[in-house]
Amino acid sequence: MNQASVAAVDLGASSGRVMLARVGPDVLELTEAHRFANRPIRVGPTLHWDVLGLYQGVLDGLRTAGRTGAGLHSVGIDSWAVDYGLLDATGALIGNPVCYRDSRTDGVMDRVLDQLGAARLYAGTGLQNLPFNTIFQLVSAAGTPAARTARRMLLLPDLIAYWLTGEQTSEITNASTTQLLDARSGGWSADLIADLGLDPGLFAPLCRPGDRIGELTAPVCAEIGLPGPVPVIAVGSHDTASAVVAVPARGDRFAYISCGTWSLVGVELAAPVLTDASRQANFTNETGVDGTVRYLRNVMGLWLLQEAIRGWQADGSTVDLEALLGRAAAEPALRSVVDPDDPVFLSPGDMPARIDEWCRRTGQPVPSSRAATVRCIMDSLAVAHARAVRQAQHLAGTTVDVVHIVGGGARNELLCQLTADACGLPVTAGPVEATALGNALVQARALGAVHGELDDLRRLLTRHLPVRHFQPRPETRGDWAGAEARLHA
Ligand code: LFR
Repeated sequence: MNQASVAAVDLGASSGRVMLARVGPDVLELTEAHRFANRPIRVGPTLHWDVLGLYQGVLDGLRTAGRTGAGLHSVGIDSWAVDYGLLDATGALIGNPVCYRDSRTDGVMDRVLDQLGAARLYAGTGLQNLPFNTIFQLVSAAGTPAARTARRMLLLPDLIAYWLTGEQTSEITNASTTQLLDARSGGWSADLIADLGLDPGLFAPLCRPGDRIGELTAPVCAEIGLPGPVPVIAVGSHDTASAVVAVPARGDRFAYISCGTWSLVGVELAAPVLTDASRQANFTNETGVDGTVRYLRNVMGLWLLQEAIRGWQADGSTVDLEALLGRAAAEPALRSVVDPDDPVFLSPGDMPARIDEWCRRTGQPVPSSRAATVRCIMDSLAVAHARAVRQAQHLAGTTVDVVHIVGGGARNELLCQLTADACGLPVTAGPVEATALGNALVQARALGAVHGELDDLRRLLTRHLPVRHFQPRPETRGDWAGAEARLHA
């Protein structure tokens, strides 16, 4: 096959999309077949995902994608990490998956760290401790009727793949975010699973990006009007793994920021860094495509802005983001900065109030307008980006010459420029649709439409996709060094 038409299903925390990609040695085209909203829904005390709604969006998207031109050669699915559905003995879904921002895990991480030992957990899994990691979600749900009935746990892309194909697998890049994979063997950690009293049968056999999961079932084909058979191919089903595939870098002296709801800031390595210093800095070794290690830190990302805007729009008014960012750019720089990684910013709710409180507590001016709040968020993210880029190099013993920003944040000129300033490094911004592109490239390679290593896939990207460059402004250096100190207030 010298050109593949593939559907890249990419589920994000605020929207899902089905992208149709044409990929070959001389072509890389991406068009949106369907986009649909996604937002968590609170029922009683619990914040859920509407997973059936998401599945419906996927089916609608595949129907549209299948109608265009060459038909579909394959389907690949990615989403955010850590969240899962539980299946009973018949394979039926038990309840709605819970959103990782739900408070059911409050306090659980500390309990598990006490029980297992933080050093042992890091040495075993290489994962950063985030309160919502699957391990803590499973422990928080232990003993509930749902958990007692559960025979299988499938992360969301694996769950969608199961509904499409009837096959239960666990794709390894996303499985690595559960904090239950063994960093050395790459398999499920039997020891941790036993020590936590979890049922080993919950965990499906692992598969790798490029593996064929199965084919769309006959009822699915009938539902979406495809003649079939269409294979579903495992991709980097963790969205960040797919996004990193599509970082248009040359060589290995680069850092990346996969910038959307989260900013995932780090470097690509051949082997995990499991030192104590790395553990204390809460850097993670997530499994990447082709056996690479995504050595990175979660920075809270554009969530702070999205959540502030959600609040401002609560009364039905709309917010013009472009205009607001323009006004934020004109605000004085670095007047107030917050540490975006403070857990106080994790849950949904009044973001500007939490930012004001942080500033008040640390003796900084409280932002006096929406533009000032947005400027505070942008400056704070840039400082946190620079901190993570610097730490990643230091902890991994590498040096980078350039920072690539991919994902929705690559559109945000102010954030890209401030990140270049804060890092003191050039920033290359784009592609915006890195996740879908990484998803599509891995499918196309599995189908034999393109060949080679990640470097070769990235060369294809650089030939076909425009990027933008931001140079650091040297006159701002001193200010940034001082601003980072304010994060430790
Ligand atoms: C980004 C992401 C991050 C993960 C967070 C929660 O969309 O997948 O990599 O830490 O969402 O799952």
